[in-house]
Amino acid sequence: MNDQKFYEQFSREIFSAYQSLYTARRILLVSHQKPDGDTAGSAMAMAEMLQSAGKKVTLFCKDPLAEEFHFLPKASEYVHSFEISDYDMAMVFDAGSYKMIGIHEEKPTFFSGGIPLWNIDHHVSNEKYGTWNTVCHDCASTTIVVAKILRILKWKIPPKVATPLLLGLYTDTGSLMHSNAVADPHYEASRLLSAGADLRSIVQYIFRTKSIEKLKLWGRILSRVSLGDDLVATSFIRDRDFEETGGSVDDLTGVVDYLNAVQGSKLSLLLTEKSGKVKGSLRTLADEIDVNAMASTFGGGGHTKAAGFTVPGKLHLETQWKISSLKPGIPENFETAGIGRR
Ligand SMILES: [Mn+2]
Repeated sequence: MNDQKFYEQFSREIFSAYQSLYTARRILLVSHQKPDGDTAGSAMAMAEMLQSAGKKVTLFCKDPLAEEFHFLPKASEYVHSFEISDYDMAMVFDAGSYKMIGIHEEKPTFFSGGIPLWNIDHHVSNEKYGTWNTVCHDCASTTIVVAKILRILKWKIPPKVATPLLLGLYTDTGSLMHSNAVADPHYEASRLLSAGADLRSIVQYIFRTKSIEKLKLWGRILSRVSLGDDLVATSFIRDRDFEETGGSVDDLTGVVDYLNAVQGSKLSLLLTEKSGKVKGSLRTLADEIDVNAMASTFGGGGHTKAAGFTVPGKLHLETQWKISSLKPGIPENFETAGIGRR
């Protein structure tokens, strides 16, 4: 979304939220569970910004931040628990559902007026659970929403703020290669680079560094890719793959883009079985396909080109291989236990 439209749609709300931000002394900055570069980048950028303005800030995420984000100084400041009464205001970044924060059972009042809450996001499925909801569906990352907010507030972006903002922009657009990387994200990236963002470190630590466990896990996923008659490129990973490779669920980020690369595929689906649940990650590059709608039929959501869902259960392998040649002792259409489709 260009700046003009963004201003028209969100400036009133931003100025209203800013009244509260201006008077607040202690501010909680919240990233969603299983933090990615966008939720962490937005929160860390805002932490730098508000600290420079003399505010006391705390970065919260239920889960630890992945090692790859630790090139940013704020990454080591995250805490994993907090008391609502210690804060005057909270800001939540990139969490489409309040449940993604992982505290709704333990701290229900956080979402019902406990403290003023500024929900800043770009998911189509956002539940608008905040006191203010700056939810820009047409923004490719939450860090872009934050950059636009900072410009509306006329706050100059220093390099230490530009870098985490560019991080979220890069991770949410697949290094400006996904279909959401239209003109505006390039424009935002250009502005952040002009403001001194450290793209070299982002490329080095986020895109060019992978643990051996991650590569082994990706290897299993890639070796199981199959393309169905429905033109869906599918692969899967199960509990025991995590055990055997030493990889974690966090290591899966990014692999689904490789599934999308299967020639002739219309969309890709990665099924992850972990601890009695099956998670589906859907991606597409096709204009006419809305994977958010598909994910929502399973109670999930996300974006039109990238979405996911989680259902309780286990994965079962259905046999696709058949031996149809007749040899003595083997009946016709005898099914063997194979892996995947041809
Ligand atoms: Mn995001």
